[in-house]
Amino acid sequence: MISVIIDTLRESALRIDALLKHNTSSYLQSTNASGDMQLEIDVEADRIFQASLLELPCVKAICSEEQEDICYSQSTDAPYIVAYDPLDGSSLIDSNLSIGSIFGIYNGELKAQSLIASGYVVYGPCLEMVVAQERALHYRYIDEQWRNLGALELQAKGRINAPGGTQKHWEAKHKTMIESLFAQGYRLRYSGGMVPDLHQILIKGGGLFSYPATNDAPQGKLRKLFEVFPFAFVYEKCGGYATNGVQRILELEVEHIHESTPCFFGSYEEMELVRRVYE
Ligand code: AFP
Repeated sequence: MISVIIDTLRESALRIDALLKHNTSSYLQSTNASGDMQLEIDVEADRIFQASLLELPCVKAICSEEQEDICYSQSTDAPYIVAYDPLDGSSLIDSNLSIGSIFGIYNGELKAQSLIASGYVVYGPCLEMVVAQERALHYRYIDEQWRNLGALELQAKGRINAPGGTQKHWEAKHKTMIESLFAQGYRLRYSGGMVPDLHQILIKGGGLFSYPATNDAPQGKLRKLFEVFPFAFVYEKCGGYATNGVQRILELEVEHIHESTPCFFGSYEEMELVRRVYE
């Protein structure tokens, strides 16, 4: 059943990729449930995922970053809820940078412990999809074909530093930590799109992606169900780790569907540093 959902997400990604190639999208006079400005293409991508997923007999509901509430299907006894961000990083579209879609497949309930598969799509020079499941991580290239390129694996220590958030709002200890990585020789790689930024760390073997609590956003910016849990699941399957600074991401509770959390993703050594600084 999971493979049917993944195939449906793949078909949706192909349609969204085609839309992006001919994109003339402009901002709507509206914001989504998290207060972000919406583009027409955000809404269109959301419609594509929603319509195709709700047709599946195994999907009970969908939960989208672009919508206020959970949307239920006719299959009330079905097991799965799919939470997704249909077009993450869409504010980068006008700069022609890579963007993505992120999804998590939850069994029964929308909580971290119910996540049974997750992944993301990268809309870049080519189209890629990474899918993590309980026992396997598949890395796939999907422009024309659907090929498994094998598992991704993080080394114990990386070389990339991707620090999110506005620097003037960082806590002093966070600033010191980020500077200490640069002092060790880490290189800055940050586009402002969670998907390409975290994908780059996975492809290049390791590093740190951080989106901390800041003075202006004490709970960070990135949303648990659509962004943070799915990537935490992928990172753990690749031999990495994800934390909010003091607790493993995949053990956090969810109080409401659009809740955000500070988050740090990376390899063993960077996560040890985060633990020492934040605990
Ligand atoms: P948009 O979807 O509004 O472009 O935001 C992208 C995003 O949610 C995530 O993909 C990035 O990691 C993060 O925001 C970047 O935020 P900052 O610009 O505050 O670093």
